[in-house]
Amino acid sequence: MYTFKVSGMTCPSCASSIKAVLKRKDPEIEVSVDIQHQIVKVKSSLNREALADMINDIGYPVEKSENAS
Ligand SMILES: [Cu+2]
Repeated sequence: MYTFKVSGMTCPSCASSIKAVLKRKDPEIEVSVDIQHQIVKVKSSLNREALADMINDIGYPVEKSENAS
């Protein structure tokens, strides 16, 4: 489980965009988004760097990421 602190998420469609792009690379992924706190939690077999890159690439800068159990 990884936790990403992301900026720029303002509405449910931001959350959907992030979920969609991550799901494309890992169909089994579990993603939960907390827009109010700008937090994305991910459970995936992909590594943290790869996930952060994907979120960055669609325009939501990842400010911080960490492994959370
Ligand atoms: Cu939005």
